[in-house]
Formats: sequence, structure tokens, C-alpha cells
Amino acid sequence: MNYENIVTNIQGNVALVTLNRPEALNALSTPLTIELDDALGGFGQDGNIGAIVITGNEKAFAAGADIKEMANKSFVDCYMSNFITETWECVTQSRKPVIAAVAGFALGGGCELAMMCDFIIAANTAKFGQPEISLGIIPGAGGTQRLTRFIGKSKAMDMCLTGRMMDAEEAERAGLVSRIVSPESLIEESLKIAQTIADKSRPSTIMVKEAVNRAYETTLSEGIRYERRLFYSLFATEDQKEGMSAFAEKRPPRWQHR
Ligand code: DAK
Repeated sequence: MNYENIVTNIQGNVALVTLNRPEALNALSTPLTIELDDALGGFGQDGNIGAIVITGNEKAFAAGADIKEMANKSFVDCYMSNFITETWECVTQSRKPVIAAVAGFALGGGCELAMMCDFIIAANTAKFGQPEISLGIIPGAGGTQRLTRFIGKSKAMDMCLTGRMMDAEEAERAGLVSRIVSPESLIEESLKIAQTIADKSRPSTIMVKEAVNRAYETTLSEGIRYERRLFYSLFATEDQKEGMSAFAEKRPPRWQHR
């Protein structure tokens, strides 16, 4: 597929996906989400890729779903076409770690897209928000659910009811963002972090994702039981033998990803 709304690059074992509709602050139009879905699907299949970074530009990660595209839709249009639902699941369905590298606005669907990633690295210019209330709607791609899990009920209610924006420092304090970096180093730092992840054994990387994500979906005792099963299963991999031998022999591990 030829991409018109995103740009993809591969650096080392990391795929960088840049949202590329600067004239609309990277508003997430249907064509853009189709391209994102296609790109992430391809990187998921590519054995060379160990991690993915999604970013925007200096002014915006993404200012939301495309309001102009949505404006005239009716309930039946949205409901019967399952409006943009399928392509939006591409990030959460990726088995490879996906990092959101956010500078500028991450609003509405843009904030939701960032929250679908495994974690968020923010430039100190980042601004997060769920301003849908000001358009007469509510978040529709998980904003009320994921934001509440990230930052708790009080702040999530505040954000979703007032539509206010949160800066990077507040977002880090609240647990939405894992690290803050300078705008100039955002891509370089994010790629470096992604390469660190890509350098690990892939089976354990995928299992970390599965285990951490399970924490959001089950009870503590079930989650711990699930983690324990995954932990035991890794002793069936060549990489567990290699990792522990390499430690004892004081050398870097040579992962086979098996
Ligand atoms: N959609 C379309 N165009 C947008 C846009 C958006 N979300 N955000 C900005 N733009 C366009 C502007 O219309 C403008 O275009 P021109 O007028 O130049 O043609 C251009 O980008 C530059 O924007 P501004 O001139 O407004 O720039 P400013 O710096 O003055 O303001 C701003 C920046 C971010 C504060 C402002 O642009 C703004 O408030 N934007 C809208 C933010 C917003 O309300 N976002 C939430 C959208 S609703 C779902 C999945 C997702 C969703 C729903 C369902 N399903 C899976 C079912 C998501 C919904 C949403 O995100």
C-alpha cells in the first residue's frame, strides 16, 4: 500500500511511524487509520522488527479524529459502518511493543491513540486532553476507560468533563507518561528506548506485554497466576538458557528469539 497520511522508516530493529497530516494537526481521518492499520500489521509480521514508535510532528501528535469527516454523520452512519472501529484496534492488537512519542497536541482520538500504545514518552511541549465534551460528544475510542485507569477517577472526570488540557509534567505526575524529554531529542530518545527493547529476547518481550495488559483485565490473584504460568513457560525457551548462561559466563546474551 502507498501511504499518503503516514511515513514509515526502519532504523535497526525499530519501525518508526510518523503521522503525516500536518495541515490538519494529524487529525486521524479514516484513510490515515487504514494506513496505520496496514503498517502495524506489516511490522507485526516482520521478524526483523522488535519494537515500533508512533510519533507526529512538533506541533501535534494528533489533534483527534477528523472532526470535519465526522461532522455530518448520523447515528445510523456511525453504527452501521462500525465507524473507524476496526482500524483503531491495530495498536492494541500489535504483539510488538509500541511506544507513543508525543510532542504538542494529543487530543481526543490522539490522546486515545497514545494510550493504546504500551507507553508514552513525551516532549515537554506535549499537551494531552479529551476535549470531545466541547463538540457535544464524549470520547469514543476508550478515553473514558483508559484515562481513568491511567490517572484515576478524579482527574479523568476533570479532563473529560471540562475538556481541559494537561501538560507533560502533570501527565507524568499523574502516571499517563513514562518519561519527559526535550522536543529536540524526542525521536532519538524514543528510538533508543525502542532499540533497547528490540534487543531483548522476543518471547519474553511479548509475554511482558501480555502479563502487564492482563493486570487491567483481571483480578490480582488471577493476574499473578497468569504471570506465574508465563514465567514457567519461558523455561522451555532457548533464550532462557542462553540468558542465564550468558550471565554466569559474564558475556552478553545472543538471543535466538526461540
Ligand atoms: N479534525 C479536523 N481538523 C482539525 C482537527 C481535527 N480534530 N484539529 C485541528 N484541525 C485543523 C483545523 O481545522 C485547522 O485547519 P484549517 O482551518 O487550517 O483548514 C488546522 O488543523 C490547524 O488547526 P487550528 O487552526 O485550530 O490550530 P490552533 O493552533 O489554533 O489550535 C487546537 C489547535 C488543537 C487547539 C485546535 O485545532 C483544536 O481544538 N482542535 C480540535 C481538537 C479536538 O476537539 N479533538 C477531539 C476530536 S473528536 C472513535 C475513535 C476516535 C474518536 C471517536 C470515535 N471510534 C473508534 C468509534 C475520536 C474523536 C475525537 O477525537
